[in-house]
Amino acid sequence: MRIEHAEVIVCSPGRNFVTLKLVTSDGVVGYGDATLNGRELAAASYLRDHLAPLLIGRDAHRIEDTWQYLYRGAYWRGGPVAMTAISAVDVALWDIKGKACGLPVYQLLGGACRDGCLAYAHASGRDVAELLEAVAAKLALGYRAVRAQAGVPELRKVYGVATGSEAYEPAARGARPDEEVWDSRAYLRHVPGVFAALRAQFGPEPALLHDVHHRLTPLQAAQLGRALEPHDLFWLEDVTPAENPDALRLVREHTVTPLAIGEAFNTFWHCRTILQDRLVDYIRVKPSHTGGISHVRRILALAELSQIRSGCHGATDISPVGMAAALHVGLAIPNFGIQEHQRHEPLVDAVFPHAYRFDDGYLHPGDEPGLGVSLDEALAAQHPYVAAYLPVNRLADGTMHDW
Ligand code: EZ4
Ligand code: CO
Repeated sequence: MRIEHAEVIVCSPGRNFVTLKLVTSDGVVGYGDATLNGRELAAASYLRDHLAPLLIGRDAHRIEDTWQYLYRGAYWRGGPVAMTAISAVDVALWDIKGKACGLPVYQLLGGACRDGCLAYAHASGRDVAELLEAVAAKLALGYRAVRAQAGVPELRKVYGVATGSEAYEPAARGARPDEEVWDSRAYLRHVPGVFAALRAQFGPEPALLHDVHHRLTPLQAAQLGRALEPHDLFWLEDVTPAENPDALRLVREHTVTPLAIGEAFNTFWHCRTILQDRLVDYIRVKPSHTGGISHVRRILALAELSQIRSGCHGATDISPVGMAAALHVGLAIPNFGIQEHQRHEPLVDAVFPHAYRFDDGYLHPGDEPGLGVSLDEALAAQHPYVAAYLPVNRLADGTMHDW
C-alpha cells in the first residue's frame, strides 16, 4: 500500500486549521493535524514544499521508518514548524493503518486501559462573580474538572479570559498580534482569593486547574504554588518560561501544588530533564506538535517511569484530527492523567465530522476504524485562511514580557 497523494488543506472555519490528507494506492485516506497557532502557513509550507514530495511512493504501513526518515534523516532537526509537519504525517499514517486494519487506533496501541478519558473544560470570568457562573455552567455540562482563569482588577485584559459572551479564542484575527499589558504582582495578589472563592462555592470535589502561561519567575511561581495549596489544585500549568526546565527545580523545592508543563514542547529533548528529575506531575505533549502518536507515546512511556501522567494540550488550535489522536493515545496508555477539552465551535465540528464524544465528564475516541475523523472539503473551502495571531504582552513601561 503506497502513498499516492499528499495534500495540505488550510481552512478557517472561525479559526485556522492546517490538515494533511494522504491517499494510498488502495484509496485509503488518512488525516493529520498540522495547525501551528499563528504560524499556520509556515507549517503548511514545510509540509507542502519539503515533506509531501518525499512521501509519494513510500509504503504507507512503514510509520516508524517514515518518522525516522523525516526526523533522524534530516540535518535540521526539531523546532515547532518541522515537528508540527512531521506530527501530521505520523498521525495520518496511523489513521491509514487503523482504516486498513478495520480497527480504531487505540486498539493498535494496545487497547483501552480505561473506559474514557477524564476531560477538563475552560471557564473564565472578567471578575470572580462571572467566573463562578462560568464554572457552574461547565459543571452542569457534566465536567468533573475545570480550568479557571479570572480577570485581574488592575489589568484591562488578561489572556485566557473571555471578553464578553464569546468564548475565549487563543489567537485573534488580524494582521498583527494584539498587545496586552501584564503585571505579575497584581496577578499574584489576586489569584489565591479567586480559588478561595471557587472552593467556597463548589466544595472540595471538582478538580480545579489554572494556567499561568509561562509568565512568572521561579520564585514568584513558588509563592503562587504555596499560596494555592489550601485550595487543592489538580495542577498549576506553565508557571515559568517553557524553555528552561531548571527554573522548575526551585518551584518544586517550595510547593506541593502539582505542576504541568509541555504544550510548547516539540521533542523528547524538551522533556528529558523534566522527566528524569520529576520536575512536574503532568506533561502536556500531544500528537499535534510533538512528533505525532509515535513520538508522544515514547515520551509518555518514559514519563510513566517517573510517575508523571499525561495532560495533553487540547485548546481550540488542536483540530478535531489532533484531538482524536490525543484521545486514542490517552485511552491506551497506563499513565493517562487528564485531557484538555476547549470545545470547538459547531462550524468546526461540521468541517471535521468526528466519532469522539463527550459524556459525563469523559471523552471517548469512538470505535470507527482509524482516528474516526473526516474532513468536509467543500465546506472547508468556503472558509479560507485568515491571518490570526496569539497576543503579545508588555509590562506597563513597555518591556516585552514572557509567554
Ligand atoms: O495558549 O493553545 O492550555 N491552553 C493554552 C492555550 C494556548 C494556545 C496556544 O496556541 O494555554 O490557550
Ligand atoms: Co496552557
